[in-house]
Amino acid sequence: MMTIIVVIAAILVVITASQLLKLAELRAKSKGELIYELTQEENKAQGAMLLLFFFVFMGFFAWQIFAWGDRLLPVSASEHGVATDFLMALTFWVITPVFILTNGLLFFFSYKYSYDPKRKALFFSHSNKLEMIWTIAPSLVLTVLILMGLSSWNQITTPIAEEAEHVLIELTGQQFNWTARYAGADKKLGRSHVTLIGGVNGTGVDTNDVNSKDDKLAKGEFHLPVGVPVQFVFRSLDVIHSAYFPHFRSQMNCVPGVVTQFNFVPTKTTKEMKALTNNEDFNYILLCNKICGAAHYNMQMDIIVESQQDYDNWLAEQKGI
Ligand SMILES: [Cu+2]
Repeated sequence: MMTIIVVIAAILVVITASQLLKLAELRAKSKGELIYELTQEENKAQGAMLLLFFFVFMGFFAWQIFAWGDRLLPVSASEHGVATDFLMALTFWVITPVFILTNGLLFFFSYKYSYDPKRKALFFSHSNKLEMIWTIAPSLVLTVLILMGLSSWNQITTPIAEEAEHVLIELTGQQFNWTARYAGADKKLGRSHVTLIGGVNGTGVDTNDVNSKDDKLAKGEFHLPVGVPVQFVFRSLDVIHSAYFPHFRSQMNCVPGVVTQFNFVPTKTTKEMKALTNNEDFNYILLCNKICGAAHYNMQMDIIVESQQDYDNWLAEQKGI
C-alpha cells in the first residue's frame, strides 16, 4: 500500500513540475523573452565548473592510487608472474598519461571554447595527416603490447615436454570443491571419464588403467615443490569453473567435457612469502573465479610451496586412488 502511495506521489510531483515549467514558458513567450537562452556569464561559469571537475576527478584518481595501491597483490611468486606484472605496469605507464592528456583536453576545450556569440566556428572537414597519426601511433603501441602478451601466454600454455623435469597435477572442479590428482612416479595420469564416477571414485578415474596405479589424491590443500615446473590439467564435473592462482598470476577455465591446461614455476616457498608479506597467516590459495553457484565464494584450496624434500615427504603420505 505504502509503495503505491509513494509511486502516485512521485508521478504527481513530475506532473506538477512539468506544468510549472510550461507556465513559465508561456509567461516568457508572452513577454517576448527567450527562456532557454544562457547568458555569457552562465556559459563561462559552466565551462569553469567542467574544468574544476577535471582537477577534482584527477585528484581523486591520484588519491585512490596512493591510498589503496598497497592493497594490491604482493610480489608474484612464479617465474612468468614477473613478466605478467611487467606487462601490466608497462600498459598502465602507457595508458595513464594518454588518459590524463585526452581527458584534460576534453575539459579544457569545454572551458576555453564555451559558446561565444561573437566567435565564428572554424570549418575543418578533415586532415589526412592527423588521421594517419592517430591511427598509426596507437596501432603500433598496441601491436607491441599484444605481441609481448602473446609470447608470455604461449610460454604458460605450451605443455611441458614429457621427458622434461616437472610435476603433473590434474585439478578437478565441482560444486563446490577442488580435487588435486598427482601423476606419481610414472609422470602419467590414469585415464578418467565422467561415466566412471561412483562410490568413492569421485572424479571418475579409470582404476583399470595401469597409469592410475601410482596416482595420488589431495583435498583441502595441495603441495608444490619450489623451483620445479608444474604442469596443470583442468577438468570440471558439472558447470564451468575457473582455477585462479592470484599469487602465481595464473587462471584457467575448467570446462565440462574439455581438458584445459597451463604451467608455471613457483619461485617462493610459503615460508618465504610469509616473511616477505610480514604476515604469519599468509597462505597461497586456489580460488574458483567463475560464479558457479551458491557456495562459489567458498570454493577454494590452500597451496603449500616447499622444498623438494618436504614435498616428497608430503606426497608419500597421500593416499592413492
Ligand atoms: Cu566454481
